[in-house]
Amino acid sequence: MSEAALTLEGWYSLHDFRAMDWNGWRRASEDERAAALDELYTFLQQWSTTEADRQGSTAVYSIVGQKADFVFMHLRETLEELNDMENAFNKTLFAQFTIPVYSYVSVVELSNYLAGSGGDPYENPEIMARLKPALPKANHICFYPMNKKRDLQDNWYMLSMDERKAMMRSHGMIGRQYAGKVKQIICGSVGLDDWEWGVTLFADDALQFKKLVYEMRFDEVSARFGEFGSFYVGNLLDADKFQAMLAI
Ligand code: 76R
Repeated sequence: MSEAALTLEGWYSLHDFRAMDWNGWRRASEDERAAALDELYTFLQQWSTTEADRQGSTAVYSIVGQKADFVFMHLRETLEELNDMENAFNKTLFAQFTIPVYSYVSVVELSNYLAGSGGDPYENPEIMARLKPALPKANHICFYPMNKKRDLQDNWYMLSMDERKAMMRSHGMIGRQYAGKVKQIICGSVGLDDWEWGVTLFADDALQFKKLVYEMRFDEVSARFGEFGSFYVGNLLDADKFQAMLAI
């Protein structure tokens, strides 16, 4: 058996993709819409308080295209908290005007392929900041789930640790060229959801997603082993932008 990579885990993650029931929203009375928006703002406010208290983090983005209208990406300490949050949101009047279209459950993950040795990583503030991050408020988000192949010829899980380390080094070198332009949050989801990882990227310039993902396609670990699900891309929402998006 090949040696499994050791992973460090941080906050649990829920990507909650919703479409708007635009017909229902348009038909609702102004009072109903105002009450629904009030509830939405209350939740946005609560989530930013949780973030300020460093008990979690939430990113809110619109989604371009027909796969969804917006996404809440929540990071919290436990799956129970994520569950409570989605249930509380689902009980709101605002949620009655939304249609759940996709969700992804995972946990923020760092692997030991390129890790330096020494010390308890959970005591290292730099590592903890990556495992329990405040999600960036960049202009754009890009999310997609992915696997590493398990075919006879190309089986990531049957490669030696050294072979995988060498490929991950090359992967990391490409990624590093995008430092300051794209922020990646890798969430592991083996045993939690349908794919092995959820990749979330943040950037002020959305073209950098295309350039980074394209460049990685030529790198062996993605070229030979990467299998990808649907891509979701969107724009940062705050309370004002949400209001503008929902204005009738
Ligand atoms: O943790 C680190 O930052 C060190 C190096 C590193 C690891 C271990 C790293 C760097 N990644 C790691 C692990 Mn990554 N990453 C992806 C994708 O579209 C594709 O082809 C793949 C999707 C992107 C765009 C990306 C970006 N990475 C992983 C893993 C877990 C692998 C495993 O355990 O087998 C996956 C699935 C994955 C996928 N990666 C970087 C980036 C970027 C931008 C970096 C540089 C980060 C930085 O140096 O700040």
